[in-house]
Amino acid sequence: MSLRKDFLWGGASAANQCEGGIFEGGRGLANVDVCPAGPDRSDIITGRRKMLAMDKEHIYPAATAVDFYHHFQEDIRLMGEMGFKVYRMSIAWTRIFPNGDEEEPNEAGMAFYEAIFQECRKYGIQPLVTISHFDCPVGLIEKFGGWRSRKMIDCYLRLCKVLFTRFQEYVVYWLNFNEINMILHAPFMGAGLYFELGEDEDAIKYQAAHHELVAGALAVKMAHEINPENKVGCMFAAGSAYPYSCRPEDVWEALVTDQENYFFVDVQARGYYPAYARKRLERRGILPAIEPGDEEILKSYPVDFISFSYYNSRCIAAPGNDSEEAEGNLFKSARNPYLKFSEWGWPIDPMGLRITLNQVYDRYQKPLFIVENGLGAIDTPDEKGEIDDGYRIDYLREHIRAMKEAVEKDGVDLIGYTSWGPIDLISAGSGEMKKRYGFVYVDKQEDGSGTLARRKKRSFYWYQRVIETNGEDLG
Ligand code: BGP
Repeated sequence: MSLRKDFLWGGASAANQCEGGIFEGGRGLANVDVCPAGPDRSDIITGRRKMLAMDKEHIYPAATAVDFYHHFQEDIRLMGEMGFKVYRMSIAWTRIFPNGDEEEPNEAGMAFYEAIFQECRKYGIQPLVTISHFDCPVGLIEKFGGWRSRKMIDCYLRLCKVLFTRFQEYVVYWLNFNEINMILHAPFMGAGLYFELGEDEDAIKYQAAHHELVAGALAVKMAHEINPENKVGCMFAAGSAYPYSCRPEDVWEALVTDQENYFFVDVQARGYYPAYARKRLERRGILPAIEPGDEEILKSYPVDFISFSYYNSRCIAAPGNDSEEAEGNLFKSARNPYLKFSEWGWPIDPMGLRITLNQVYDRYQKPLFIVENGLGAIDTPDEKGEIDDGYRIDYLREHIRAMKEAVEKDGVDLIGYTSWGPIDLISAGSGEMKKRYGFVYVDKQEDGSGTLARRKKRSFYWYQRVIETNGEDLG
């Protein structure tokens, strides 16, 4: 069996990494806007340093990003030209509810997203909408401390209701939260959490996660009630954890690392807190407050499908090894001596995608969707301005090949594949512009200069052919 005929090929972006225009259309300020580029970013996205407004000393890349806000027609046309069947995008919460708790939505924000959906329709592109891609209104952080408060559930559901009702005729595929497990690694960027001295960070993170899990389940319920055609997925940052060696301690640590990640999906897909999580959280004395009725909600409204980002696998060494460290999508791990690494030090492991697809499918037996994958690299235009990104083609080719093997040889049920950042955008981890993922180059440089002109890279034509042949011709 090859890829299904209606396989959803496309690309994925996040509002805060591409739109810019944060002071336009009545939009309010969000956590993702106040995460600066540069050395302080890490302390801010992890909630160790509080930043709820922009100051003069920092540069805030989300403020202008790649100006998708004014370029969306051109960008979607380019996606159409590549033959995209799906465009994964996210809603900037504060375009719809500038403070997060207004009664009525901001019509200018609604109109902006409707225009995007109409543009997609022109080219036969289906939107796949992430309701919250790391977004949390600063208004709600100031009032409630972000997702640490249960009050967030109602605010989030208010957003869901407006989206599900008003965009019913355009959207059936939804994701409730982007990379929900990132709450553990970048809690401010992921959930608007920051910590006061002496607070138990883990307790707050898991309480906030519980609120998101309940909110996510209620979103599934609401989506189905409003339109039975709706399909809601969860989304997590995947990448299987390999034991550094066959030493049982390494194998155990790797298993625990995977469980830490799967915890969120276990709840969202199976509908209950797994035994290992309950035990560990109880032992640490940080089992979240679970209100009467919550368990029933989690049980009754599991997600319809499971989506994930895959950039790399991880390699886990128990204490007592002499392993070196490697970077990764916000997680560090041990350096796997069998792999090559990207310019940002992330492991490159196409076979790991096949392994991850198999493990996730075995565990949940629900349709899967790869909603992020790609290579962040420095692209240098030649004297004619052309970009030969053969390294990106190599990365994607090998990952798509591994994905096809998981489907064809292992029988994994896969709905689609959206590569990360089809039009260059800013990095979530580092805030850099020079870390590019796109098939289309955006003339914007690290110092903010550039014309914002779009230019096709070699990978543009390569991906176009991949889609045209439903993945048969990988070049
Ligand atoms: C994921 C996010 C994306 C994206 C990607 C690449 O964590 O969902 O928003 O940016 O990783 O990471 P980076 O931008 O740090 O290279």
